[in-house]
Amino acid sequence: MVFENHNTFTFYSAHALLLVGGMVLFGEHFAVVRHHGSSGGKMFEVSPAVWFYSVENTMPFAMSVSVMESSLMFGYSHRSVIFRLLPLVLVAFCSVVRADTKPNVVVVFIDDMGWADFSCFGNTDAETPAIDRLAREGIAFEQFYVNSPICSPSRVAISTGQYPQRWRITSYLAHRQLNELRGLAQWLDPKAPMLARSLKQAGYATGHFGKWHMGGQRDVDEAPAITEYGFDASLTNFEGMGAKLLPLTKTGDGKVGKIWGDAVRLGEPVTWMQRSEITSGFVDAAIPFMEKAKTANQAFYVNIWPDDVHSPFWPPAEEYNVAKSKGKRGLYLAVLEAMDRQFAKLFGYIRENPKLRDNTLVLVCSDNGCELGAGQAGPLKGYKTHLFEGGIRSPLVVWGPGLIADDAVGTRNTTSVFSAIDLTPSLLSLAKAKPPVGTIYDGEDVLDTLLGKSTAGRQAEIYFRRPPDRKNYYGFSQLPDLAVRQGAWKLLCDYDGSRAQLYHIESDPGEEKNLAAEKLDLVSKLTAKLLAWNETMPQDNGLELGTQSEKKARNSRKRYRLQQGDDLSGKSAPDYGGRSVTITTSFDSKGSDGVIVAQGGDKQGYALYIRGGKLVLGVRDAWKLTEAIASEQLASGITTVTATISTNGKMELVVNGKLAATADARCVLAQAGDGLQVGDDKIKPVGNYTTTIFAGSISEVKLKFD
Ligand SMILES: [Ca+2]
Ligand SMILES: [Ca+2]
Repeated sequence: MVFENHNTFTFYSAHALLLVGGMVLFGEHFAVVRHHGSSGGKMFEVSPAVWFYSVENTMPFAMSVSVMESSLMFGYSHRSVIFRLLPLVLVAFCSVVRADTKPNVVVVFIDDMGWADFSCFGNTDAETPAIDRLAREGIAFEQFYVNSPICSPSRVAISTGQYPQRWRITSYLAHRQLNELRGLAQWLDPKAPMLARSLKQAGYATGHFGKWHMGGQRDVDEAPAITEYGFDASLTNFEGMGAKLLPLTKTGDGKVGKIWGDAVRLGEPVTWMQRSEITSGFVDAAIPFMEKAKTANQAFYVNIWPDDVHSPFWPPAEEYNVAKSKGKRGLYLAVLEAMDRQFAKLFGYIRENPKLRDNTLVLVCSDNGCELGAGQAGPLKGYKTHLFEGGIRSPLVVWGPGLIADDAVGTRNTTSVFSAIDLTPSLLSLAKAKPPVGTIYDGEDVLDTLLGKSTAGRQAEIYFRRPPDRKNYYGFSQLPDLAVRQGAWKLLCDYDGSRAQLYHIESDPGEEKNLAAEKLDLVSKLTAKLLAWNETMPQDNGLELGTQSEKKARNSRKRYRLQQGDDLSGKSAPDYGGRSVTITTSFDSKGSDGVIVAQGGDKQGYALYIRGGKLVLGVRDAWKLTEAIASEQLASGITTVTATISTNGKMELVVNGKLAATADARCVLAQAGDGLQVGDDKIKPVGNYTTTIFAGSISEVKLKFD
């Protein structure tokens, strides 16, 4: 027990317990008071005190013994003395110091994992035995939500019990300018009602080990320390202030690299570790923290928030080549399995220690849905950043053999609807701790449900707002701005209530059958509630950015059918950067030179043209021109051509159905300022032409960008 600025020790009588034969375990029959000379003379460590396990239904009376300043003479003149008063008090009252029996709380918050990525949630491509065992010994919740489909706001919600919109954190925190552009705060206001601070005030040792991402990243290097949010100790990654673990990378060939080295500016000490071992780094820091609290009979609240399974994916080097051969998902699954193995040590530590096993609640979930091509969400639609279920529904596993109902062990809760904001009031209830004065949580106390004693969900609706910078993402366009889950139903719509989609989520978790046209009353009722909720929250720049993104998305269209003389410039020009290009056309040339189609200029661009009677496909990248030149002269009459430039720069020219030339520009195409013309190349030329104007006729030019 660490007493800070308190001179009051609380003792509980064990008299009744002794009479009923309760198990009394004496550690030592005295306590040691050690004076921490440098800390102002008021911090004492009593270790180890005499402690015992409580016996149910026994109500020990408490008495307080004030330790007068004068009694500190025991401590002041010695580094360490036996505090003889204590055993005398114990003998006199036939009492022992009672352990603090408040339950410990461990929150494991995985990064970017899909709803169906644990084996116990249906993954058959990888195994997660450590998590699966927790679920077998605990409860798996299938209708649990996080409160945002992206990192930072989801973290704010689970940390505060409030909607992240209240704190103006509605997308991932990035560099200062980008935060401002999106209408975000630069970091979470430390005045937010942190679960950690409330538990600390209730006597808990509080530690954050892992990714933070609620302030202190990129160039935002003056954010508050994690310890200003109610944590006694912290160890984080590249997105948080203070002591951190930063990742080294290693390929299968043993090539070592470093990522996010710039984060050193956010605080030291820095320990460089293989990315594939960083979860162990957090676990290995958390275990001594828990051990110390346990020894001191202090309850603890510990966050283990790994970098895993967020991209980039760096599985252990010995698994790298095999995983990489299976592509992005292969790498992801290898990271998932490595993470699970590293959790095994944490769970084993708690499980194998009776004092912890019987009095610790472990919760495991993911901060948002999976990245496209990495994790999976089973039947759920959408990904990270979406308000569809795949973005916001997370698996939740709750474990606590001494805390959850016996008949709930190993069960699946498929019905209770609640969310991350509900965890704060629930865990405060578990700890019998109070919220800060005047705080109104958006979350509700669902402790009985977490402990398997009830199947009630939260009473109020759950509201969501999309990240301001995610109107079109992962191939989805015009994504809904807002969503609400009420009972079996979910409604999604835009900021103004338009384009409503209504799903009966319980029977249609994949959000396939939009019932909006059939249930007009329900749509109008839910839309009104959702808009009213959104009204009460501070706004971000989602509307403006969404409109811009819409325009861009229109320009990012994949297919164009163009005619000779067409000139697309500025925003109407195709967005070809980073994409493959396929040009299909036929023409009848009356000259030996001329441009069929060109986009870009002498720095970046691509063009199809005739030079000296031969057909040429040209690519400009960083001023360098690469050409695929047909070996034969064009015959007179109509020629049909398919020209392709792949995303890695490989070029192919097929003339009248026959491969006529190949080349390799060895680049990813970069967008040019110059526009696109059919039958000409204006402003700067892409190729080395003698003339740009095409003589003859070009039939339709089809362009395809992928
Ligand atoms: Ca995340
Ligand atoms: Ca040009």
